[in-house]
Amino acid sequence: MIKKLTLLLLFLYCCSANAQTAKYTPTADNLVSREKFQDLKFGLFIHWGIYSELGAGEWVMHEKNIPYNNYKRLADFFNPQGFNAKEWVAFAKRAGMKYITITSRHHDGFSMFGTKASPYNIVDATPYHRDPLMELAQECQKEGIELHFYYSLLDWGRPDYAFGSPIVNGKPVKGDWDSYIKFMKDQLTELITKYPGVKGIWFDGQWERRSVDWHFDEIYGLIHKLNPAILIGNNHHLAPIDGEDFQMFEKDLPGGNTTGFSGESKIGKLPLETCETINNSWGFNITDRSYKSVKQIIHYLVNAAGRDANFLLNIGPMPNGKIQPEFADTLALVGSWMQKNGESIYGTRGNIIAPQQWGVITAKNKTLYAHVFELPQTYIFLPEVKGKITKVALMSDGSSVKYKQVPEGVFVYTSSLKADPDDTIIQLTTN
Ligand code: FHN
Repeated sequence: MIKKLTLLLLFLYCCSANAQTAKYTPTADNLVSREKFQDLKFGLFIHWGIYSELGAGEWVMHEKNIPYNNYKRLADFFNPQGFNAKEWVAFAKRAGMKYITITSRHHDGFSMFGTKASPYNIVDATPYHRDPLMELAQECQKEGIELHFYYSLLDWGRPDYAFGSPIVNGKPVKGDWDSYIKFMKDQLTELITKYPGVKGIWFDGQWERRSVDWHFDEIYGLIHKLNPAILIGNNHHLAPIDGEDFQMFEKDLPGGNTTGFSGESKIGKLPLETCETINNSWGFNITDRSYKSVKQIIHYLVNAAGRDANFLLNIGPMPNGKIQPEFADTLALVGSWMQKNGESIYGTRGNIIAPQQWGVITAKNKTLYAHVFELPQTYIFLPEVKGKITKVALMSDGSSVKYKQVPEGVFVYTSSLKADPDDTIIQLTTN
């Protein structure tokens, strides 16, 4: 009897040890999703919630010290009658974007979807009573736009999260951590199983509690069990951890660290994405007029592609559900640029040749695209070009460009070229 019991205990121990050390192996479908995601290159990030009503960004509750119970009243008058999923998806498509990542729940804890896990959601707590994320998911599916859900790990209001509470042994002292983890798992299950065509989950807020046990093994495991092809990314500003499928950067190109967020986010081997705001705010901000120009956005997109990253450009729609005209005008022009030059962006890979002083290089099949931001008077040099160059041409009109290939790389002579102020694209074909 004792021997049997010992064997049973040994077996159970081995199982649990295995469970702890089991490494994530992405499925074949997941690997396909990763490739496809990398091909998309340009996405629309949307921060929209009851905070939009105050027109001061998504951190307004925290920044203005609004007590949670007072802040919650915003739900009573959130009624975005102007929201139209068709218009949002058409807006993204016009800009040349191929996917949308939208806030399903931000740090204020308000769920922008119909959830059974909390009454504090757009369907049950607002006079709107509609589920914009369901409408968006259906429209995205119809229009062939991929949909990802942003999901905040941090919650300023739920008692089980206990914001501000000290953490001991991986849990907040005053909260109910197990209940909070269960709540997130319930919501994520809803987001993945109820909403059609969801392709990714974009976590944020881990950085608020570095020492807590987030149960990522369970959470990521659940997501991949429900749909192994779903891509998981986490904006923890660290190197990717086991179970993640893409790596993201905030307000910085991979390798950069102008914001201070990316000091520890060493670039790994996963697909990359970088996000940036169209002005200086994520959520709707009525006083923020620092709009980026068409040229700045094109350069960001091209610079990201050259570093092998997707570009997720954020807008904060207004509380009535409309997108402000300044964003629409700029992005329509970016879209025209993409219509003409998208071949050198969509489906390409970057970092095949490192970024150069004059610009960056993207690559697809046997073609290299040199994106020259400042056209030098004499030549540009592309180092370490693999294969023999058979043709060099200006992408805008197909005219031939003089070049010389040497063992160290290729000289492309630029003196007779007409510079494009946004991006002079030179196409190099290899055999
Ligand atoms: O605090 C958030 C912020 O509101 C916004 O959602 C951005 C998007 O990358 N992420 C967080 C800051 O890291």
